Amino acid sequence: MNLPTVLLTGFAPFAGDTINPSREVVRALAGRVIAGHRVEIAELPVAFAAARRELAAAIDRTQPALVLAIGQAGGRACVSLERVAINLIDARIADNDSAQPIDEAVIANAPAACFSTLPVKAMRAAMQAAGVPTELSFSAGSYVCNAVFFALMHRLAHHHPGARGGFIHIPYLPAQAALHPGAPSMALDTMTRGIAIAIETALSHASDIRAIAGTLD
Ligand code: PCA
Repeated sequence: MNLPTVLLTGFAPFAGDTINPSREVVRALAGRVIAGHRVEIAELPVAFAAARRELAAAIDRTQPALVLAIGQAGGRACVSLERVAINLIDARIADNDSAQPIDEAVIANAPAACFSTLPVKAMRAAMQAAGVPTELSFSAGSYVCNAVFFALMHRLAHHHPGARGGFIHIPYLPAQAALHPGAPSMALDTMTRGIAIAIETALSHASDIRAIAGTLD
């Protein structure tokens, strides 16, 4: 059956790690049908140039109604729904292709920032109600995840105006936290359930709910 699709992307391991929770979560959801949409997945390299190329190819291949890019944010305790992508790369470490751009634009002559087009507040409410620790975040950092997020939003706006998308950072898995003493972690099953609820909520909300989510700092 020809169902409409959701594209879910995860990343390869990086920074010397052998696992990336985002890759595990997207693999767990591959092929799942959620709210009448089939989940297609792509595994992106942690490399500025290649990740963007492969993201574009995956969007062209799957023609998704919704794109959710997932990445690891080691040190965060909650699933983080990112609100803002910035047009800036400042790589603290080299990527997996040994590139380390500093103070470069993700896309030259594009705006300084753009917003997620996901109903992040509705998603947070549904995920929290299901017992998945979830927060909204105002920064996806300045590394490969933010660059993929910005490139995604730029591409959807210019080539797929009917499609929505955004980025979600997830914590370490417990096995990773065991190697980073003191770092928070979340079970794979909890994160996978959370991302499935995120997809379902995004598909069932054409616009976001009104709720307070701002910060003072
Ligand atoms: N996290 C990194 C890149 C890949 C990933 O999973 C980041 O937050 O930029």
